[in-house]
Amino acid sequence: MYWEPEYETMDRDDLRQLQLERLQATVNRAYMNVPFYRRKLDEIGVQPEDIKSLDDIRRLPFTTKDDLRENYPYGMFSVPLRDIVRLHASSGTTGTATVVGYTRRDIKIWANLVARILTAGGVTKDDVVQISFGYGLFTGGFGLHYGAEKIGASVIPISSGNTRRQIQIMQDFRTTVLICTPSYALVIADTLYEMGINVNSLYLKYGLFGAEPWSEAMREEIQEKLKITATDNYGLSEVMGPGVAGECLKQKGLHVNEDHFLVEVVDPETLEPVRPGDVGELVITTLTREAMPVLRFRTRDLTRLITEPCECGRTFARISRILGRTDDMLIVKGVNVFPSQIEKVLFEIEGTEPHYQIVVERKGRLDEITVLVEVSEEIFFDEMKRQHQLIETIKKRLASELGISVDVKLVEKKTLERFEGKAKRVIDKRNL
Ligand code: DLL
Repeated sequence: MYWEPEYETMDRDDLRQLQLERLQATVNRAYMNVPFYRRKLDEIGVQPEDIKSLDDIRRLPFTTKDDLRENYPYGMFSVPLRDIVRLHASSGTTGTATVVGYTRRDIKIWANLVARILTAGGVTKDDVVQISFGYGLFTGGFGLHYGAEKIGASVIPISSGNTRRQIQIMQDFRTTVLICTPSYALVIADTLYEMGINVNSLYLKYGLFGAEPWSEAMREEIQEKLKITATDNYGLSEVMGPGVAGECLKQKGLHVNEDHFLVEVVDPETLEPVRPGDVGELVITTLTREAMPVLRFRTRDLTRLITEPCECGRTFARISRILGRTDDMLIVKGVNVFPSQIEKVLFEIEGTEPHYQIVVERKGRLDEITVLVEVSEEIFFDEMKRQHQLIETIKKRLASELGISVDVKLVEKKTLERFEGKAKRVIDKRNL
């Protein structure tokens, strides 16, 4: 049930010692080989040898996505290009892409860390693993592929898209593990029902989903529809890709591969550490990366750190599922609204389909949110009175969850866009 028990169940004092040694080596490497970091550290008068304890990490500067963009394409690399064996780029949904490079050793470590997460999520060498993440510059496909192959599972590199074919392959190849975004898992589940295939005739046991936020309610829906145990896994290209953190089968938070990543949770405004267990922005420092060491990367992802021991025996701390991104947060009428809050409510209400879209507009001086919710055919063609009741129920529940009132529109099944990769839930029509 562990991939590398000597690390995954390591004594925490030994872990801290290992982290410190690796942090010192990382800062040294960044300072010596990346002009960007040398300049930044010189500016604040910090030298690599000033890092004497793990707490000294707070003396280091933060790195942002903008820093990576300004150093496009290779400015953040600490090795010459001839030592780079792979390049990926982040999706660039929030601006120009950023490039990430890997040495041969980085790729080897990456595969190992993904293998840990797959093992934690129930995958063994006996499994048939269907990887329905896009293969390409996105780290999802290749990242999970190498990890699954390392375990010795039979890997189907089907990539994303062509959902009916996904299902055909799933039947014929007797897929036991599905790997993709949670939103695509739902698309696959819906298509399965449309095709009239009995889910019990499939061989699926586990699903490992990540790359986008999802809720506990969505997990339940996926587990129920696909008859699998679904776990959450997290990562980002800037620090590696998938393999940074993943849930074990206890499903109570994502274990961080702390021997390779040092995590902090900070207040996104003051950048000071939050109180233990409070929600804040996740900040990650790589501890073993050769090609591109990154110091205190501001992920923009909101989560909290769980340090209580886990029943699974892993000693690595966990992060809660990602609650949203600081740049995903909508401020409407002065209230902070996260798409995940809206999703949670919708999934709890009987009669709504798990597909929705959030439209934000500015009417006059005021911002308004309209939530478009797909409903089943019965409801869509039902009498006005029942539709009205449903709308009122949704509005009421949303108002109590969000603290502001929002508009709700019911739309016919299959009218909202479907996503094969990361879902785009928010359409912001304000020109802010
Ligand atoms: O999405 C890496 C990945 C691939 C992770 C496959 C897991 C599985 P990027 O494209 O660089 O990398 O996007 C990173 O996606 O900062 C989060 O905002 C979001 N994200 C990733 N995993 C999760 C998750 C990959 N489990 C960005 N829950 C991150 C919520 C996630 N958000």
